[in-house]
Amino acid sequence: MRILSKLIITAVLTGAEVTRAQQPNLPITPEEIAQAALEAYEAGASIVHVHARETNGSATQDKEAYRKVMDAVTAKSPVIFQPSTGGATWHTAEERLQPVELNPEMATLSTGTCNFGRDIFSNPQDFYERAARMMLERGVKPEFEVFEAGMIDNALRLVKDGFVKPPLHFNFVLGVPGAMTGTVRNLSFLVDQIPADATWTVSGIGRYETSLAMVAIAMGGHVRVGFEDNIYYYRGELAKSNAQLVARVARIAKEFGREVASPDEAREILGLPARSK
Ligand code: KMH
Ligand code: ZN
Repeated sequence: MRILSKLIITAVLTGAEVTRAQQPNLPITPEEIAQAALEAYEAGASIVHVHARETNGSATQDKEAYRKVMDAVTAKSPVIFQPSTGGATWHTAEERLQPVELNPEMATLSTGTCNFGRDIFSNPQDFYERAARMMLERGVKPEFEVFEAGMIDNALRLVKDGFVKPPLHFNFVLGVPGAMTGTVRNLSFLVDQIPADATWTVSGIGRYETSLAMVAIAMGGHVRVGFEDNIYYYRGELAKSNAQLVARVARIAKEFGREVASPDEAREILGLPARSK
């Protein structure tokens, strides 16, 4: 039997869409996001995926807003900081690429367009080639955000065309209304489409979060949880914090015989350069 690697847990602390009215414990300011990152790290997260917010709570892709969040997060905990290039559906390509200019260790990259609720999450080829080239030039590792199966083919074409260098890392985002739903069959199908030596994680949206996390733990994948994807602990019961959602995954993983990866172990698993101490 194959020995599975340690488990990388990504905490998605803010997202672009969730509001304080929906989840009163949503972190918004750089200080709140940094504190949420620290608590998530202490609960077992090794990556934090972040969307910056204005002080009034609205999503922003402003470079300086991301700089404040990145500085606050990395000063407080050793996690891998992964900003969004997805932003919100209304952000322009120029806005969305700004956080890459900060040379974070990783950034998200969606390689295709899909429905996103009533909106369109627009990722034409021009956009994702430009984003991938920028990441390659700056040594930023892309995490492919896969909302629909064809996005994998587009990602693999980027690799073939030299825009992205292996080792590859995919995140299967399942359960967004309008895109692929969160069934185990969908996850299993997607995992079969990526190269055997690629790493992958799953983001089950809403009620799919915990069931898909358990399947990914058993399959040797990795797991993403947090308020961007799901604001509840149980059905109808809001989570107290992002860390509470991370802690549940770490606890379940232990029962499956998978210890959680530290940030440095996650860097090794993902093929990221080691951090100088
Ligand atoms: N907010 C969504 C429209 C990403 O961060 O890369 C896109 C998103 C993906 O959240
Ligand atoms: Zn995101």
